[in-house]
Amino acid sequence: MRIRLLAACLIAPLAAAAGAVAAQTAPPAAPPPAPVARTELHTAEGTDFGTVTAFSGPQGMLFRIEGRNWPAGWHSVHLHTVGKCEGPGFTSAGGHLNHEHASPHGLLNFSGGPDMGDLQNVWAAADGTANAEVYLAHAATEGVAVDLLAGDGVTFMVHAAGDDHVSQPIGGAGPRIACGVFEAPN
Ligand SMILES: [Cu+2]
Repeated sequence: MRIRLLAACLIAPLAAAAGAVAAQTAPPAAPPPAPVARTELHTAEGTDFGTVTAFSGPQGMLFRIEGRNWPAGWHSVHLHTVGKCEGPGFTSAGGHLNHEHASPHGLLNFSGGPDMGDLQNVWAAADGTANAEVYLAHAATEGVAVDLLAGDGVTFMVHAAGDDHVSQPIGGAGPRIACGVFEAPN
């Protein structure tokens, strides 16, 4: 017992000192977030559906959605692999980003998902506004780094319905209702 008490007496001040040092060593100031890409969303008929701004982080990529004129309710949003938005069905945008490598679709798919096009659902209010930030994990990781502006580009797609995050091929997301090709931010 005496040894334990002695040990406690020695360790406690050491721990306190270590805490004080840690408190004094603040991490270096991070640069403010700067967008890496931006897109304007439109329906096949040309209706303005708002904007999406992309930010790159140390582990992944964040998309800030500022939507307008969306039908009320849940909507799937995805990254599609070809930077081309041709109506009426926007099939020109191809399938999901990295789908051929990561395979099954679905953030909640325990059988091999998700692919790199899978994102969180967005809720649109009755007035048509849809404001959200959705996050693509691992988008900055070596081997799967996502460049929204490289090659034939990448599209941000809005679907008619929410994504169940499991079923194939696109989680019951329904038709593609608005599309935007990412461009360099102004
Ligand atoms: Cu999609």
